[in-house]
Amino acid sequence: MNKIKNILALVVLSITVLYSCGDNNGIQVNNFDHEAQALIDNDSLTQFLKNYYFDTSVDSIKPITAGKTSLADDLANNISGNFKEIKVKENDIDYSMYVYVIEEGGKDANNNVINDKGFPTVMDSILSTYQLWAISRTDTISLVETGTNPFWLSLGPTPNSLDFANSSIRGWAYGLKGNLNGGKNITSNGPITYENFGRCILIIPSGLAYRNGGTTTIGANQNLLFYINLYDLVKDTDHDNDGVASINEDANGDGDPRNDFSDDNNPATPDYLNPNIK
Ligand SMILES: [Ca+2]
Ligand SMILES: [Ca+2]
Ligand SMILES: [Ca+2]
Repeated sequence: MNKIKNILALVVLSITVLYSCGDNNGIQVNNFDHEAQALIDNDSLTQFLKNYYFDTSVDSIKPITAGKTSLADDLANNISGNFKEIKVKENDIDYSMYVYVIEEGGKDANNNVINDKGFPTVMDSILSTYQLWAISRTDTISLVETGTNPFWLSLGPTPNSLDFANSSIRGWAYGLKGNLNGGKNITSNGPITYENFGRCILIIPSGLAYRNGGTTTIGANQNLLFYINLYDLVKDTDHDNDGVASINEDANGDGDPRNDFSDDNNPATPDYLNPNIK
């Protein structure tokens, strides 16, 4: 009975965070200085990278100890070749986030391609699981949630309705783009199972996560760390089903379909959510 209760609790927790993910910005406080917060977060994460290293024996981040290469050193000297800084501009603010690619995925042990969909774009839908940690201090991380069941999520923002999968925080879109491939579906009669899928760690400043709003489980201005398994994706995801991939509904050609509104009769709907604009 206790076991059943625990499973139920896990399911409820998963659903909570799933819907939290759909709430792209949380509740915003008016006049919040996002630019100042970005500088604070950048300082915190720069220090955090000095205080942790990647332990290859357990594929996990650990507090730094003597003789280990900190994430900061790894980044500065490209030691592992797996740890990268990603610089993005969001709402006219410059952000740095970080990805540690544990497995790129998409190939078997003999280097044969077993998932030919390629890397996701910032607009594609993905099948994944994740474990979420809050970077509570520059030397402390705390577990928020371990997801168990793979779920579909749109990296491109969508209206938060039952007609769409929930959309991700921006850090996921920028972090998974060009870094991970899906794996091979080997499910047979049991739970959804993949092999040779992509795995990474994302370190994300609050401005590319839940910002100053937070969620029911994540505090305001919280920097986050995710372990992500990328099982599969929908190549050329087409949110409005008009035959043009969302990533290509980019009228001004800046690589960001969120800022293209070509329909004078429907000026608040981006083209990738408007089937009348192709
Ligand atoms: Ca479309
Ligand atoms: Ca655009
Ligand atoms: Ca369209």
